[in-house]
Amino acid sequence: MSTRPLDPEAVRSEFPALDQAVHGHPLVYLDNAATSQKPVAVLDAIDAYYRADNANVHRGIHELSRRATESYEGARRAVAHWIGAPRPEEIVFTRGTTEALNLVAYAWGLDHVGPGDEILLSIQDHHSNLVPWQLLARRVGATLRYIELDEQGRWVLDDLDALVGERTRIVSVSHVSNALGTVNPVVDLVAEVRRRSDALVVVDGAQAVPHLPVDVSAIGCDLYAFSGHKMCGPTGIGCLWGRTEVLEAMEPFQGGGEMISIVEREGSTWAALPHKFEAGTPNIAGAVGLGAAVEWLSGVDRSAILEHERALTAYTMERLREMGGIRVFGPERVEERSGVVSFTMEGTHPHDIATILDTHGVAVRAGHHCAQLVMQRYGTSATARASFYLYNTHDDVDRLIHALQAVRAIFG
Ligand code: 7TS
Repeated sequence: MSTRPLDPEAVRSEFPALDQAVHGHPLVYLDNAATSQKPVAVLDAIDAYYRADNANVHRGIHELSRRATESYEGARRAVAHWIGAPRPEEIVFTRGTTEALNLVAYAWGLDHVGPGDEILLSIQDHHSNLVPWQLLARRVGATLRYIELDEQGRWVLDDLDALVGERTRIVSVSHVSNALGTVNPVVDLVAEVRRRSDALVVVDGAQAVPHLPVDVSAIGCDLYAFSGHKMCGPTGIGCLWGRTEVLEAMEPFQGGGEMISIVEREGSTWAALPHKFEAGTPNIAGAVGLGAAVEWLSGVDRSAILEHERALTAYTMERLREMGGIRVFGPERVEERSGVVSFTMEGTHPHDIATILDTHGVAVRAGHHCAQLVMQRYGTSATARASFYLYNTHDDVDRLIHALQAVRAIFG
């Protein structure tokens, strides 16, 4: 498929939800790290699936079931290609990143992690990449270790020998931080971990796959998780990619229909990958929507998305600096960031910032962003966060700044 250069204004017109007024102002949607808006191509694909092809997959020997199965498996092939997975069977559809990470914690962790073993995480991680491992550690008596962050929200890796060793069974870290926007050196970390241990390396790519070119083979990790709804797809669908040997060696996560080969009174055998991990009727319409999102995104120059978001980030950081009295979190160099700008304003609570911005039609998120360890590290309970996607423009940033000036006028 040929790609077109990124033209945010043109792209914007394909997203119906962006074309509306909120509290009397044209909507400026800057909450893309939470979830992205959806293009017409995705909405139409879901609609067309339900109108014409709706059937259960892999079971019926009739035309609609054949079509539904082809669409569902076609989406798997599209996703595999999109992230550089060698084989479509290595893509397991899940509800999202959270379920993908829980799948690994239960299906791999319970069998391979024991008392005194160690799990290495980072204090930068989203709760979805902390709590499943905490539950596992508590269950099996393992110890949690953490990569710390420097002043600019970057991993501190100077003493990796102290963090990774023979006892390390799992390393699970995020590719891009949702609260700070830091793009982490995952390729380097994977190589360093491999030098010191045979730990399973898991990467949370929820904030990476939508925004930057991701090639799971080049990263060298064992498993990689992400969500469809942050990359123009619907909610309730996401993926776990895993190397064949790793997925083969894992027990199922959930039992039920679709995931078995033969069921007998005393036990069962499992279906081949990826079906072993997809118990029950899957989210077929979700997969169809995600496939359409991948196809739509494939039509846009992928590295241009990140470049565009970095340009908006640099512009936002500059305008915030001009305003004064604002603390921006994360790396100073825009080359180390994605399109996320987390900030606090002297004398104003982030929730008040977001509430007043909303009255100006500007949607941002305020809170701990499910990253309380990040907030603790920087001595704050919350930040306001503007997060960009390919349809945002410099004009959106100007509107954000204008609305922030109104916040300043109220709070002084
Ligand atoms: N990991 C990271 C890095 C995330 O940013 C998120 C969601 C998740 C995991 C969980 O993804 P889910 O689709 O399973 O919920 N992050 C955010 C956010 O920053 N604001 O709302 C959700």
